Amino acid sequence: MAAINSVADLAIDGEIAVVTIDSPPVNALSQAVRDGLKRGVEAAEANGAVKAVVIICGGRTFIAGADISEFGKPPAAPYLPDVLDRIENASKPVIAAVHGTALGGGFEVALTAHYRIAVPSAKCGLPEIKLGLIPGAGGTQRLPRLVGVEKALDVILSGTPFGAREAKEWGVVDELAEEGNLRESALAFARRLIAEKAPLRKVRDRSDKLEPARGHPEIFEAIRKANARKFRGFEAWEKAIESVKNAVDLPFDEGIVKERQMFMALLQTTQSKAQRHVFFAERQAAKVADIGPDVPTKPIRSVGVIGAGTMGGGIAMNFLSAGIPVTIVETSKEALDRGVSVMRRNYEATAKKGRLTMKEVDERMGRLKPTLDFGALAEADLVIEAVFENMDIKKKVFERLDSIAKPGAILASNTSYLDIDDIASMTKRPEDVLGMHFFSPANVMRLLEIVRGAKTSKSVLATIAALAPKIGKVGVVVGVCHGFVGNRMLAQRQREAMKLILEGATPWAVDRVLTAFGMPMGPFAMSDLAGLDIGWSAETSKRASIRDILCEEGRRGQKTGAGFYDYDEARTPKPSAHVEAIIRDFAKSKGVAQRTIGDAEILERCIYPMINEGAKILEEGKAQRASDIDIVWIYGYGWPVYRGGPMFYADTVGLRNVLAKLKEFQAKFGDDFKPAALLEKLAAEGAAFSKP
Ligand code: 3H9
Repeated sequence: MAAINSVADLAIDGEIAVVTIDSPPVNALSQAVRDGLKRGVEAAEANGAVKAVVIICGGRTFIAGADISEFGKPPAAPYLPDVLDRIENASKPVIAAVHGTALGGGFEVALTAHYRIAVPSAKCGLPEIKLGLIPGAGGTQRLPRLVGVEKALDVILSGTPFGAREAKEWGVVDELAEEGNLRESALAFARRLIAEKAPLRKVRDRSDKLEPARGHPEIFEAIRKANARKFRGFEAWEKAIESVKNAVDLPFDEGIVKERQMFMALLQTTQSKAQRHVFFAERQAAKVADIGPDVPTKPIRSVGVIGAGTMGGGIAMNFLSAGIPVTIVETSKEALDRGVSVMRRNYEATAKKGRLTMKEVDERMGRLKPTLDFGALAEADLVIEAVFENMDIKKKVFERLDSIAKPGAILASNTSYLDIDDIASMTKRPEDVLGMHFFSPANVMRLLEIVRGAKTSKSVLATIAALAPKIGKVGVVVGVCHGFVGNRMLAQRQREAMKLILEGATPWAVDRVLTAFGMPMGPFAMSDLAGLDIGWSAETSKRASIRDILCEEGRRGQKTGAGFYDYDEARTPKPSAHVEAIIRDFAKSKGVAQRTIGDAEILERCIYPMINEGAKILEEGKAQRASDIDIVWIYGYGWPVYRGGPMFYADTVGLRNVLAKLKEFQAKFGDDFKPAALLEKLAAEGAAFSKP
């Protein structure tokens, strides 16, 4: 075996040259990997004894794509298209041997090989769309030639990988290798190809699978229509469709040039930069500065959940789905039965959509132990409290839990706002206590705020950070403060939204502006969904706010058929003239003169105070990094991923612009807009929240 460069080597095994790429962690197509591939194939070509070439990877995966961290830097030769040309135009058959994940540019490398073999556990895919891109190295031209336009677009527009067995069925992979024995299987396959004098099969030369789409532009129209909602706001998907259409309409050489041009143009868009930022931010968020890999984690084999309400049930489902048994306790049989049946109904609804079998539903529910006996929590490795959001109640629960839970068990509260340190002080083991703030619906929303208390031990924190991805969550470590990161920032937006409607904007205008920005819902539709009566009491209500008036009139949100909006049976919201009148009268009674408010002011007044609060959160060390705040908003509140999160968005607007607007608002509307010191500092330095 001879080294080609630092990440590639070449071995000659009889008549077969094996080019091995080994560039941890994921063999991304860095300059060195591209160089290794090109020189490896060239060396194999130059060797007269060699009759076939195998490209294989060391480590956990085949090439997982272009090196995303290299995007935005000046490109260095050899360029990927040249490397791919070299492989495709080799005079000897090249076989790609795939394990792990052949993604993006990695899959595109495999598609230029003349043959492909994969272990059954391998996956292939073109996830570029998730980075605001389209495949840029032939994916949109070669995949349709192998599987047809519709399947190819399905893969490209979803970005979801498909398994090797499917790949074999579709003709993407020629052979399935023996699991764990890829190299030997690939060598045997190569020997067979040599013996059979197999042709140099180039995907680019095929067109049979394109035929059904020729002269049928309506196929593309139908796909546009079917995806319109899902891709609202995203720029890349239209380009993906256009590029696949080019595969049908243009000769290969023209199609591939156009694909590359579109890819390069998308690379420069703010959307793609935002989505790449999110890719790395998500992976960063799990890392805690003072917790290294040496900090031991505890095994979590069983979980207890206190409270079978909407939150408790949703939380329990995460663990049941991940194969971890859950004991759920309630104080009354009715509440317990209701909670359990809601969980079953939720699973059954997923099964109806074809995403679970009924057997799996039964298996998951079989892991649940519903009980009225608090003592049943004694054996749990982790207990999560999800009772009513009231400090006295939570304190009592923790005091009792302290006397029951086994030593070393982790005790978590799902509080959305309350002080974890105060809660922990009710136990004799505050080091085992932390917050696990799930977002509603807890079985769906991906965010988990992991609240680190003053005394939470490193091991407890490391355990929950490692547990988060196992239950399908993206964990973000946050500090103790009112509302933590997400709800603390949300409060800023809600306050401004209420002020805006008092000053003359309608709730529908505010919602429209925020959904046009890309949020899944505006603040008023969201309030209606949550219920306007959360934290409201009929006994003490004194028509002191718009919410009081709405609740007193029985307009308590979607569940009562009316809130800010009117709702029909299908819960479709309709603007209400009556609510507009209520707001108008209320403003008059408060002496607030109403005026016409433009969309730009609505957006800036809702979003900039959130950014400002984010800066304060950073200043106070309640979040470790600006990108963590972005992750909270993307996974907890549906912030549009193509805007990268509030802090990234601030960078794209320019911190000086954000600061100037905040100062203007401060002069007009008061100290709710007083800029954070960190924002002032970064703006003065011409710096940004996200470090490149
Ligand atoms: C593309 O290919 C464009 C082409 O069409 C055209 C080109 C001209 N680059 O996720 P993990 C890092 S676009 C750089 O935790 P897993 C990652 O940041 C690309 N770094 O592991 C992390 O670093 P750290 C298309 C990358 O086992 C470490 O590797 N490809 C890349 O859960 C481990 O990652 C994709 O979009 C990369 N491409 O999952 C694939 N990938 O340890 C993106 C990973 O410092 N990658 N890193 O935090 C993935 O989907 C997953 O990483 C993968 C492994 C499934 C491969």
